[in-house]
Amino acid sequence: MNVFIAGIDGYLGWSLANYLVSRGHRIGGADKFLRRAWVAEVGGDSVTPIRSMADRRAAFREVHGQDVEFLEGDLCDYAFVERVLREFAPDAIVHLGEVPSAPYSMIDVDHAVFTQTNNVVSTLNLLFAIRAVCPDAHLVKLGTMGEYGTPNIPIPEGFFEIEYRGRRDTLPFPRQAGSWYHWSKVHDSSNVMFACRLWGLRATDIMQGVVFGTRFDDRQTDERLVTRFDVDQCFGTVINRFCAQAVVGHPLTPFGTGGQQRGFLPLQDSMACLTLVLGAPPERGEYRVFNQFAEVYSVADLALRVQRVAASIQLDVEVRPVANPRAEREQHYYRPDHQHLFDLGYRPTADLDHTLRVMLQDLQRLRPRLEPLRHAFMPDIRWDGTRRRSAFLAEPTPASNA
Ligand code: USQ
Repeated sequence: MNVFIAGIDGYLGWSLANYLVSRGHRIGGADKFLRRAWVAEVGGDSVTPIRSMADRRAAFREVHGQDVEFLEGDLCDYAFVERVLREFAPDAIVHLGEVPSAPYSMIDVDHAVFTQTNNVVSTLNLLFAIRAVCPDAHLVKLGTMGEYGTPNIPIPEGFFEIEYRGRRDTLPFPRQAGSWYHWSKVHDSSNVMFACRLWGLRATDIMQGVVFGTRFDDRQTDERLVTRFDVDQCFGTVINRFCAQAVVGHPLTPFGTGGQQRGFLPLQDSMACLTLVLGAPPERGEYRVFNQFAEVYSVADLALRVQRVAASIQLDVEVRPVANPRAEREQHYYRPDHQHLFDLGYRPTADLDHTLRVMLQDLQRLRPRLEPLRHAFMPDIRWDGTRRRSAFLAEPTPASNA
């Protein structure tokens, strides 16, 4: 299958390119290297020493015996998007080219506007370009479990049946996102759903939980093909941050009481799920929603789990809660469905303790790169909207030569 990955340089994008090519697919992609610039802007860096795209492509060719077709450019530029789809002729497009960070979107008005503009416009451009160039292609759009928020009832996969004033219908499940970023994904979902209805496109909207892990594949061997790994307050997700903190002897930082529950999945499972989704496209005109996660955990439980696994490899770890910078429920009901992927054959690949141990050991080897990033562990971006406007990365420096 010809798979085009929008945002191929990121944590998930680069992982997916490698995962799919070793399973027989032809891979193309586009990126503007914004993730590299955003992480640098907030004082972070990838703990794994990721290579420039030129070096990545050379290693990719050597290891996989196949090129990754790549164009540098902006998904918010419609002409660029139409051109790359025309040249690559995809059977499927996986859209991973969005700002992925809730805290980044909460910095100030500029970051909120940028996050929503970038995400909504890139998706609209892809929808119009797919319609114009490859209307039969399957759009796999990365949304987030955070679109639903934490309602006091079970969460279905996208839609639910409702009876109201004596009438019944199947309707989109209410979205109650918790950051400007998460709302950008809600807006995307509405637009993708509308395009399927309007133009007969086919799309799978993936409500993905929090991804963690250093490895995208058991077969991953070549250091030059490693994907990025962030630990700063914006781009480091909670388990990745806890493992990094454990390795350098920084107290783990559950926010508030730590009772927040989320769905989580290892990076490798995210790759396996996306592969299953690509292999079973929906009908023309169908918009379907998959909740993508392996298991639900609370933040406090995760901190204890990391502490316990760390102890098993002689790392002495303290858990020290910090005041919650976010506006989120810390004690709540959380029961999301995730049956669709299991119906397609998804089985979680490894138990959590095993993945945590592998992560901790990988990070121990990277300790010299991790030490200088300790300053990025404590959060100072609050959800109260009072922060002064900070210097904004209006013209990010492309990191193609990084
Ligand atoms: N948290 C802590 N301590 C930390 C960092 C986070 O307690 O040091 C807490 C947060 O308050 C939150 C939970 O851990 O309750 C998850 O935070 P996160 O930063 O790991 O994840 P989140 O901001 O929700 O965003 C991440 C990805 C995003 C994706 C989302 C899936 O960055 O791209 O959409 O996970 S979900 O959370 O299901 O919406």
